[in-house]
Amino acid sequence: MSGGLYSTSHEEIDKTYDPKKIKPYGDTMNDGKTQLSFTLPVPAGDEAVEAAKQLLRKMGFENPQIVYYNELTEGFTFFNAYGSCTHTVDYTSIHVPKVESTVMSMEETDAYIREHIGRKIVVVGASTGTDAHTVGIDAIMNMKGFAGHYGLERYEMIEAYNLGSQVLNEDLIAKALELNADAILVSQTVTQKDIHIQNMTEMIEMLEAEHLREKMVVCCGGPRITYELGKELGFDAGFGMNAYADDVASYLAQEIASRMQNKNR
Ligand code: B12
Repeated sequence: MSGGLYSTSHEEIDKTYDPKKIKPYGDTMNDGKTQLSFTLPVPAGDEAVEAAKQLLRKMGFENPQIVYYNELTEGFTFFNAYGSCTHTVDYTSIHVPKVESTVMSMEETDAYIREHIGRKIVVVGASTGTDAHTVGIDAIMNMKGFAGHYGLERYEMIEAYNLGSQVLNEDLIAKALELNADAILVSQTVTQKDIHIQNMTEMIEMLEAEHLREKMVVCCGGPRITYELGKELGFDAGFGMNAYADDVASYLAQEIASRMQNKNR
C-alpha cells in the first residue's frame, strides 16, 4: 500500500534505497531535498537572490529556491534556501573510531566498579583554560545530571570533583594529584582560533612532562570534540555532543578495571 501524499511506503523505500549511494531525504527516497541557511556580504534584492541561487548550484543543489531573505545589517543578507542535492555518499564505507566500551546504566556501572575495581574511583573535571562554559561539564558531573541522565556525583562508586570553569591546566593537574585521581575530565566549548587545541595540547604536554600521563585516564569532551580528535591530541578518549554521564562513567569503569588487570598480570 502506498504511504500517502507525503510519505513513501516501506516497499518503495526498499526498492530505491541503496546504502552505497545515500543522499538527503525530503518526502521521497533520493529526492535530495535539503534546507540550508547562509549570509552573503551583499545588500538584499533580486541580485542577492540570484547570487544565492548561483552559489547553491555551484554547491551541487538542483532547483535552488530562496524561501526567505532579510538584510540583517547594511550590506549583509541572510537566506533560507532549499535545493535538491546531487551528491551521494557510500554509507557502507564509513568507519568512525569511537569509544568501544559497553554503555551501562548508573546502577550497572556502580556494580561493575564494586566487582572489578573494589573501591570508589576518583574523577576530577573542569572546563579549562579561558573557557567560561560550565553547562557541558555540569551535564556530565552534576548530581542532577542532564536530559534524564544522572551525573557522576550521583554514582555511589564515583567520587566526583567538578572544579567549574576557567581552570588552569596546572591547577586541574595539581588537584588531580592531591586527590590521587583515577581520571581527569576536560571540557572545551570555545573553539575559535583553535584555542581548544592549544589548551588541550598544553594539558597533555604538562602531564607528560610530570610523568603523569599514564597514571590517569584522561578524557576530553565538548560540542566540537570527537573521539578521533581526543586521540589525536593524546587523550584516552574524546566525547562529543549527545554524550552523557552514562557513556563516560561506563568507559572509565571499564578502562580503569582493564588497566588494573593488565598491571596484575
Ligand atoms: C550558554 C552559553 C554561554 C553562557 C555559558 C554559561 C555557562 N555557565 O556555561 C555564557 C553567556 C556565559 C557564554 C559565554 C560565551 N560564549 Co557561549 N554559548 C552558550 C550556548 C548558548 C549554549 C552552550 C551550552 O550550555 N550547551 C549545553 C551543553 C549541555 O552542551 P555541551 O556543552 O555541548 O555539552 C554536552 C557535550 O558536548 C558533552 N560534553 C561537554 N563537555 C564535556 C566534557 C567531558 C569530559 C565529556 C565526557 C563530555 C562533555 O556532554 C554534554 C552533554 O551532552 C552556546 C550556543 C549553543 N546553542 O550551543 C554558546 C557558544 C558555545 N558560545 C560561544 C561563545 C563564542 C561565547 C563567548 C566567547 C562569547 C564572547 N565573545 O564573550 C563567551 C565565552 C567567554 C569565555 N571566556 O569562554 C560560541 C562558541 C563558538 C566557538 N565554536 O568557539 C557558541 C557556540 C555560540 C555561537 N554560535 O557563537 N556562552
